[in-house]
Amino acid sequence: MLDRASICVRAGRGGNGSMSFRREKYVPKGGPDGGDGAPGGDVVLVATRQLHDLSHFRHKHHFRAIDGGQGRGANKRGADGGVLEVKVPVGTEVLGADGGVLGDLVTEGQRLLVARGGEGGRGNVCFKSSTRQAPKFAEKGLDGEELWLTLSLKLLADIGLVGLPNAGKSSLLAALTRAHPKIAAYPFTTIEPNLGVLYLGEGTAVIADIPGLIEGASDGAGLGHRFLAHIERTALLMYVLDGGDGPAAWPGALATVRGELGAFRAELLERPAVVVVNKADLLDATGSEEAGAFLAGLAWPAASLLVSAQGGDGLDELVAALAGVMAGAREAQAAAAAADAAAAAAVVLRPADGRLESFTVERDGEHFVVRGVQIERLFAKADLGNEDAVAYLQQLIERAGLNDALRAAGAMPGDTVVVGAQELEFA
Ligand SMILES: Nc1nc2c(ncn2[C@@H]2O[C@H](COP(=O)(O)OP(=O)(O)OP(=O)(O)O)[C@@H](O)[C@H]2O)c(=O)[nH]1
Ligand SMILES: [Mg+2]
Repeated sequence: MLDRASICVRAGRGGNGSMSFRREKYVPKGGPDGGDGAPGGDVVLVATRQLHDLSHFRHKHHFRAIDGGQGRGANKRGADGGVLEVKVPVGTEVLGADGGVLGDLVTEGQRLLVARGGEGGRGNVCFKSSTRQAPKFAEKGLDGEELWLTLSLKLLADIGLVGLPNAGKSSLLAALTRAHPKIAAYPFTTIEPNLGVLYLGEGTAVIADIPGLIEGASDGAGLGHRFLAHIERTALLMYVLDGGDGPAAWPGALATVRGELGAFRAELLERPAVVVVNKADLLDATGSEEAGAFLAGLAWPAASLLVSAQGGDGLDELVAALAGVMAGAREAQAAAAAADAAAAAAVVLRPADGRLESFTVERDGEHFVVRGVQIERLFAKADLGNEDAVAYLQQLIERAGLNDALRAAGAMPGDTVVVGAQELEFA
């Protein structure tokens, strides 16, 4: 099973605008009729349950959307680039080159826009004005975004078992499912997560057993921290306490485990939860009574029970309790995933500050570097080999105050001005 892959996605380039004039019989000088270039295609990741791992990215790393078509005469717009959909398994986390999370694809059909197609250039018909009847230039299309992504597939379990080492998590997994995890009377028996399928009346739920958590796990102590990510997306957490430790130890054990979960990710503390005191067979009558009182005193879990993984006591009740809370927990998870998806989409799609006047001029040795989303785009679209296009650009930047800003920054005629990938001489 391949659970990590790197891919390079490249959105389509925008088509160039067309520079064209109407040609008709008996019409000696037709007006401009160059159409716009079309935007390049976006690259979108789409989650599907048809894939179970990332192995089809083992040999294919490059994904490229189609470029937008060039504008043509007679006001014809170029053909659209079209969206390139790249299918990834449900449960894929998408990371940027800096390791930051770009999105989490957790539901069937969920989409994440990862590379935006370049804008198309406008055709010369757009630059016609009362003073410019015959514009002999058009805009160039912009490059599409291109970036490397890391895809990381996380285990998707419904129920996560958490507790101190040796509490009996693996024993419970073995008692509730057909899984055969290693069980032993020493801490850190489990060193890799184990999964098992629990039958809950109608449906099923996948249970994940991770290594025990100890104080400092969220900072890397013990083994548990490496696997906290695996329980991050469970719908329900099952806290397991060691009955053999006695009543005095339970509040502290629970506080330690919750402290580590909260330090790893605060939302984990809000997650629907069931608390069990395991090893009921080791408790005498008084101990059982104290366990009952302790569990009844916990207000936050959806259910709390005294069980014995070894003796089987309370396991039927535990399964019934899990069946009762699972549906609600799944709904809460789906709602949270939808909210996350909406937030992620909003971030990706939020347009950058597009005002032309928002730019900065910075002196860098002999160079003056101009930065600003809109102004960089303007330069990228300009065909600097075309006199008319340059004259038009001059007009715009004069109006936006770029020349004043450059002079204020100390630019003299002949100095080099850098805007995006273009270098020009200040005149
Ligand atoms: N008496 C009794 N012993 C149990 C019960 N459940 C588990 N144990 C014992 O407790 C010890 C630890 O059990 P595990 O299931 O390996 O515990 P764990 O929480 O998975 O431990 P780590 O993987 O190290 O974190 C083993 O010796 C089990 O046999 C129980 O219900 N009663
Ligand atoms: Mg274990």
